[in-house]
Amino acid sequence: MNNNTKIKNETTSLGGVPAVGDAYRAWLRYAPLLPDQAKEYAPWCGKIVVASSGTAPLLAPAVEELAAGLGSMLGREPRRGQAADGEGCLVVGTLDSAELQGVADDAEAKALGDEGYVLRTVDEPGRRFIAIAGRTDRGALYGAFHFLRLLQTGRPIADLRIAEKPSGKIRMIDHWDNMDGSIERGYAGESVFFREGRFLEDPEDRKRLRDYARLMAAVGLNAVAINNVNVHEIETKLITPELLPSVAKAADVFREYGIRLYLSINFASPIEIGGLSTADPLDPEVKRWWAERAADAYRHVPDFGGFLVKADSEFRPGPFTYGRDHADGANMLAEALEPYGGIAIWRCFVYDCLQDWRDRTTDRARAAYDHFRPLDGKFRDNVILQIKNGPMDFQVREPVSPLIGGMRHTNQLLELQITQEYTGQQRHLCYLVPQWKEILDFDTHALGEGSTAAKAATGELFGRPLGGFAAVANIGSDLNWTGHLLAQANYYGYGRLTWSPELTSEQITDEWARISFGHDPVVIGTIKRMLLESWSIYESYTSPLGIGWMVNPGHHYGPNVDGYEYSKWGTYHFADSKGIGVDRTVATGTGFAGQYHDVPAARYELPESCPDELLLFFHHVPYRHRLKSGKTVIQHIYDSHFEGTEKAEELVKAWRSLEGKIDEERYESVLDRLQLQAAHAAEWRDVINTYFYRKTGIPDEHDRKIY
Ligand code: GCV
Repeated sequence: MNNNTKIKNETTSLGGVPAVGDAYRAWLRYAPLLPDQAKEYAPWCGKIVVASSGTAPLLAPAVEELAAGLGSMLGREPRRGQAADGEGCLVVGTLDSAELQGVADDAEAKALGDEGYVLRTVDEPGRRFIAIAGRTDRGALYGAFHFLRLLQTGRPIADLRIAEKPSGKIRMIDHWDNMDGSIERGYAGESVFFREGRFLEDPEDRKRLRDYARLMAAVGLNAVAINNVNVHEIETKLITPELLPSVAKAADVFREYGIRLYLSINFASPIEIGGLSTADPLDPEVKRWWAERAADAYRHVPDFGGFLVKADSEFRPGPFTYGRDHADGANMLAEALEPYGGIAIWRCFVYDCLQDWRDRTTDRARAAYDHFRPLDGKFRDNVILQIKNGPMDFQVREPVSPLIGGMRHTNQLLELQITQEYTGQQRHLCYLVPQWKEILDFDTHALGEGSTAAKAATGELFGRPLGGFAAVANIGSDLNWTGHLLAQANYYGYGRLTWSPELTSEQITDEWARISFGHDPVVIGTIKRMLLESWSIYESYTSPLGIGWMVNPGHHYGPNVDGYEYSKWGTYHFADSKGIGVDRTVATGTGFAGQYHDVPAARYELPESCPDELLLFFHHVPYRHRLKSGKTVIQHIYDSHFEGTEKAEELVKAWRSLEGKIDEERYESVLDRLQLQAAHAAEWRDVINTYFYRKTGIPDEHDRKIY
């Protein structure tokens, strides 16, 4: 089976015409509430009063969303009123307005920052309303979405005392979209931004983009890079006056929802479109050229976010050509953006992609840390280093990158991948929130116990001015946005985690399931279980014990144990007849384990303390090595592949049990993919088990069918 496996075309794009079904509305579907619930909420939701003391552009979408959401859930659109008159209403606005005086005291208001909000039920004689209020209109917009979520998830509102603010300043989505309409690693149709070398600018396309911005803002996201980090020829021109007017129109749509637009740039632009003979970051002409590009960008897009850069990585140009380092490159761009408050986001996905597989001394896992750790402290304050969650590349299981928490004096963004490049490409159900939770909760021990990766990323750990999260989008022009309907939960969950990394997987899953499917306990319970188990199921029938890869080269779908074993990409498992795994210890291996702070370094260094699920990432062990689970490595491989495949079949059964309880369109589309997944899991099982049986000659203790 390969990348071209056919899936029924129920989610095919209709050339930009948005369909307004539940699948399209996603977490803004605002399903009608049950009468009892509606009765509880209605007394507060008959009227909306807008309250602000100055210009507050983000209150308009907040009110529009509340009106539409409440109208749909309660069956009646709220009136717009001038003032709260003691009858029960919603007051949406900023805390400095007359209507919202006293709703939060000064200290509370200050603590909200620029994006936080309070949701407060005021129920006093003559004053009866629910305040949805921020210090800023942006805060109020996020508050409005939170309030709607309370209703969608059936929470009480009669006594609200909620105050929230986001944990990370930057909560970003990276699109790997190309202007021809294709999406690198996209599994849900074509780009929602581009087609055939141009921006999609028809009214229907705009409507879809606006709906996309609503979906983003609803989960608290505030930044978007619209083009692929691999910047090809046409996209290089996005920073020129030829294309900036279109960039500006896209930025207008996102601005309406408080989202800043960024562009990925080509480091060699001064040569490719600037007519210069060099792109040397220290060359005065090159600096001037970039300063002019930044000025152009801000002329067209006054709140432009900045540049996102993949340099000296996978054949992309960068400062190495000129004998300069990443700090030279990033600082040069940051200097150009600085006068306008822009940011240079520089990716750390830098490694030797022309490695000789015979060379056992080079370890790709070490590369990001080796390149960037020595530069800590050399970056300007408006540079952020964007670091992939793992040292390799978005595998189903990797340790957390030691660079996260490894740099004290540098702003960081933790980069995750929502699009399921190595996790089933949205044909398989693989809900990634549990994986991300493990990453965010990972204790780097940078400043002793409790130094989580989440705190390192947000900047809280080292008191950095900037920080947050970025993730590669999984959406496209498919009518349900994500191809696999249940993959919507990944996007939703990412957004929620960027706002509150401390939320549990259970909480997020419960929210998403209720918002998407209502409150039938059987439906919700089943869907939650399916989602929460799916990462572990996917892991169990694919590559074992943290070793990763074992996929077909290029498109990365489907099993191929030696697909990358003799290639230049540095992604090896070193399986022979005796053992498997990569020795990354300090004592006898590549030394990667030593890049961590003391506690995790010690844990990973020894096979006895290394967690089973990462054993083969850190150690080369014989097949009869006994895991903490009590099984040998080889028996674990057999067992997990048999069990994982059975569990993939159980996912189909679980979903089938919901027939008739879910609308047919969504039911059928998910069923199709789950069936495909089960068949494909069996393919993985047989390829992996057969490979290791033939390599080792060790039979399965349970004598099951291996080929
Ligand atoms: C955008 C992996 C992917 C590439 C991607 C790259 C990156 O190698 O396979 O498609 O390129 O990561 O993150 O830059």
